[in-house]
Amino acid sequence: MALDEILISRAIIERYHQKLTENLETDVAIVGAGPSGLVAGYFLAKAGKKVVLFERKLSIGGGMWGGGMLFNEIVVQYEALAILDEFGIRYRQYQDDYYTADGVEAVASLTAEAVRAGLTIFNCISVEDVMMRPDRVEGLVINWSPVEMAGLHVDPLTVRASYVIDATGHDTDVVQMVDKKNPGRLNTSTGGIIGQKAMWADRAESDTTENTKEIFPGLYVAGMAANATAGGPRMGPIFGGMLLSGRKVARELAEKL
Ligand code: 48F
Repeated sequence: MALDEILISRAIIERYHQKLTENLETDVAIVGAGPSGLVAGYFLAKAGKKVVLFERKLSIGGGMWGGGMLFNEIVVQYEALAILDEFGIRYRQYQDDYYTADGVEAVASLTAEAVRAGLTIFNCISVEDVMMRPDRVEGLVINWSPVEMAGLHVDPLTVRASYVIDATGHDTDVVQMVDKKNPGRLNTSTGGIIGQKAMWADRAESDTTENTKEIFPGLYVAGMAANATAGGPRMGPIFGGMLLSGRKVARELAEKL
């Protein structure tokens, strides 16, 4: 059979169109495909929820590929090993409670398992705003990342979600959008974004899980974004907190939905 270029194009356009249309209304919309977003997506999908994830970059995985300073090994502490097991990610004990895993294997496994569990991922799409009705986040405003990068004047599209999760890492992008339009109304000690503190790995790891919560009606925050919002410290290339945060937000939402 001779391969036809137009049929190849038609297959891609029709299948993508179908995938996007099917995800315009969803239970949970996650922003950011770092470790916390991927883990949240996996557990929500596994719980039978409809869940979609938008990632600004072409590549999935956020800050996990690069390990520490591009040494692509990550450290995971004992408490989070069950999550590595859940995804089939191999690890080795380094010393006491410190374990290491290959950053590439970790991202690839989180992604593959999450997608197989039912998470739909759209890469190269940036979330540029939220939908509000009027006091609750009810969805996302999305656009192609290249449109954003080129500064083109192109209107976005929208996705309706029962809940949104900000898993955008240090940027804490979605919380910033909500904060700007609703000053003083975030679920933090000041009502606003407190900002990330200097590095303190031990404290940061426990804070990450604690700061994972509903930060505004309809909007949850997870992973590094949770610490950046609530004033927790940064932790560097130890990833247990990110994994535990993703599982926590998924469990809370799965119960609510
Ligand atoms: O930063 P990131 O990996 O988030 P995380 O899950 O994990 C943090 C760790 O990687 C690391 C750390 C040690 O544990 O401190 O930093 O909290 O991934 C965040 C993802 O969100 C995407 C961004 O490209 C990245 O892949 N992102 C950010 N803003 C947007 C976005 C946006 N507006 N729309 C779509 N994606």
